[in-house]
Parts: sequence; structure tokens; C-alpha cells
Amino acid sequence: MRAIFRNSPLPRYYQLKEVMREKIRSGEWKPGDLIPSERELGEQYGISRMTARQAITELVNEGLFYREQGKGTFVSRHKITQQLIRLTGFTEDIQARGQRPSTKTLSAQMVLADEATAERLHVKQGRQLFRLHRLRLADDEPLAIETSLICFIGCEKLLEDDLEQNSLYQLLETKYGLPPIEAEQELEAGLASNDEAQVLRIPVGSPVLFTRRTTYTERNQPIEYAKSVYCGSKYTFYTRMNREQ
Ligand code: 16G
Repeated sequence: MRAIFRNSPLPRYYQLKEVMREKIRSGEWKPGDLIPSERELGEQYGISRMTARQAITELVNEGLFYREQGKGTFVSRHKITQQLIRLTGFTEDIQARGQRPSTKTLSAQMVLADEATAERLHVKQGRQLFRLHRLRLADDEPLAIETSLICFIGCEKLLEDDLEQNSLYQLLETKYGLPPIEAEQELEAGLASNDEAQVLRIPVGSPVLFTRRTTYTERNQPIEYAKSVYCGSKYTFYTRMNREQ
């Protein structure tokens, strides 16, 4: 076991961070593992709880650990590489990684389209839309908050579907014959607000990525406009470009 040296020029919290990093690198601590508590680390390494807390908090902020209220601190999964080449949905992406996707519906209601949304969805301002606000998780780790505004013509029954147990894209395609076939997407950097941080279980002010996606079904018909907040420390977005027109 790597020790923490009192006479080292390196601060003790920093040494503990390196010890914990090494445990992850060597595979001794695996993604999803519960790490020892501040008290246990303190006793194990002869340091104060405060020092242990500082080391843990910094690794939470760096995305290596995540906290679950009342349960403890866990080792994060490796970063998710989200390709931006083929149009895929959250459930599909997470399943392809061999993880278990889940969803918590934060709210689901009818709303009237505001100007910006109306423009994105090619509808008149004031038109009724279905607004679905969901927390998306992989193996119980929160990854993103998605707010989908859905043009429900042709899929009116969607409001009665269980959107915690089903994939939105899959329902649109298989149940309603409205396959999502194309999308436009914007990415923007930002910082987690109080509410976002609480739901995503990350510190307030952590880096996040805001995405805005308009999804089209056949005949270039917009069906969903989604505004999402992704944990910045958990995602890498990947695309491939070429110069041919
Ligand atoms: C993706 C989409 C979201 C869509 C969801 C459907 C972005 C960046 N991504 O996460 O718009 O609602 O997939 O996922 O907005 P589902 O089929 O698992 O419900």
C-alpha cells in the first residue's frame, strides 16, 4: 500500500488523491465500486477526515468519483464517447456500451409552444406540445437531464405511454410509425445551476454541456426539440469530418 508521507513537500490531500488515482489505474477500485468513507481513509492513512474529504471532493469535481446521497462515494464509469455521426437515442447508446439505461421522469405535461420552440418545430406559436423532462442514468449514475418538446400529431397516445420503461425513439418508430431519421444538434459549454447540480448529483458550478437537438421524422418533419444538460466530466463527443461536398 502506498503511504502518505508527513515530511513530503506535497500536501497530504494531494498525496491521497494520487494514491486513489493509482487504485483506479491498477483496477483495484473498479467503476461502480463504493470507496471507503472519509473516516476509514483517515484511519487507514493517518490523516484527518478533512484532508480525506478534500481529496475525495477534488476527485468528484474531476469526474473520477460520484456521490450518491445517503449511500456514499463511488468510482465513476469511464467517460462515454458519444458519436455525432449516426442518429441514436440515449437507450441505444447506453445499451451499446453494455450498461443499463434508466429514466426518471421529472415532469410530463402539456405546454404551449413559445416563439423559439415554434420555430424549431415548424409550428405556430401557442400550439400545444408535450413537454417531457427526464433524468437519464446509466447503471444508476445520472448522466443527463433532457427536456423534450414533442409535436404529438400522429402519436397522441404517447402521453399515456410509460416513458420510464420505454425508449422515446423506439416508441416513435415501432408504435407510431414516426422513425427519427435525422437531427440537427448544437453543443454549448456551461456550468451546472443549483437545480441541475442537485439532480445530476454533481457540485454546483461543475462543467456541463448544453445540447439542443431537433429531430426529424420522414419528409423532413420535426418531431422533437430537445434541450439537454450533460455532465461535462462524463462525456466526450466525437465526430468525423471530410472535405468532400
Ligand atoms: C438522445 C437525444 C434526445 C432524445 C433521446 C431519446 C440529445 C442530445 N439527445 O438522448 O433528444 O430524446 O435520445 O432517447 O438531445 P430514448 O429513446 O432512450 O428515450
